[in-house]
Amino acid sequence: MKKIIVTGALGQIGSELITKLRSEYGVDNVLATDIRHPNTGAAARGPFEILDVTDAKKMHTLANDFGADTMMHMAALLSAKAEENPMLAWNLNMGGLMNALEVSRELNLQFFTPSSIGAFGPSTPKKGTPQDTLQRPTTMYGVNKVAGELLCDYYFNKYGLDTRGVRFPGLISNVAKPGGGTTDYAVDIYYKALEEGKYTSYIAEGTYMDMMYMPDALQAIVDLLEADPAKLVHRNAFNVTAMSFEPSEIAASIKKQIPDFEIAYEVDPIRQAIADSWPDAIDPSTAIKEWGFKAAYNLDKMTIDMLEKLKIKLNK
Ligand code: VAH
Repeated sequence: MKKIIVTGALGQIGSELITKLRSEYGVDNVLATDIRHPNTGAAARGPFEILDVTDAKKMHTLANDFGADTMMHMAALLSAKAEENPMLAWNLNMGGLMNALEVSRELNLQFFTPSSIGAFGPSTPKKGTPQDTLQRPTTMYGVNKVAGELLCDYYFNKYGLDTRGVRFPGLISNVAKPGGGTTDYAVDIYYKALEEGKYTSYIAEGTYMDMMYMPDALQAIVDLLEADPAKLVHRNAFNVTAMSFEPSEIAASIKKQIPDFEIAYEVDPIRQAIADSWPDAIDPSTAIKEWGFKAAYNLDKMTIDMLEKLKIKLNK
């Protein structure tokens, strides 16, 4: 049975990934770590340790003492926050990743870390973005993600480390409220729809971005972890996506459930510029072919589930 150490366990993906991994592999086989203590939530209901991913020595000690055989490196500063503080982003995103790769090499751990559609830039083909294509991102987050993809391939090719990754689209979840992403409008809109009946989008109408509901993202991580390595031609990192939409389309989906819901627009130039530099719709066919990627939720199915779960969470 796998013994997994997870960094960034209190983050948008990490906070739900812990629950998924503990249900797949057993609570005691998943060590959650993050820079701050979990007051409540999944991370608190199993093994937890404080870890700043820039502390390589502590990362090695925790992974070794836990008897880990797998490293899920999730700690990162997301795109909008990274643009506010590029040096912090570089030190955390690249320093943390290098430490996680080195610890995984020293202890021979299977290694996973997510890349992002943010690894693409304005010169990348915007529709049907291929698995192998031009990657000239114009954000610090994107530079971190491309460098991270290349580092993970380097550790596979030079040291034989079993590194695997996916390029996630915007992820939508009803557990951890995300912070610092460009795609987070697609999460906030559901909360505001229930709390206020209206939402003012910081992303302009007509701005398409790839998106995925968190349950599909978590299943993709487990499916890739368990995939037969002999079938993997690619490793870092596979394009995965479930849908591509723009703000007026998610608003229309919500209006089917809340007819009086209204959307307005107050564009944030920084996050709009980031969104404009990303593809409209990427091609996930390589992930489908090499390890059977599939997504269960489309926009309307996600909307129904998000509103259902948030009504309970917000006591609406
Ligand atoms: C962000 N949610 O907006 C992240 C993600 C594709 C976007 O990487 O930064």
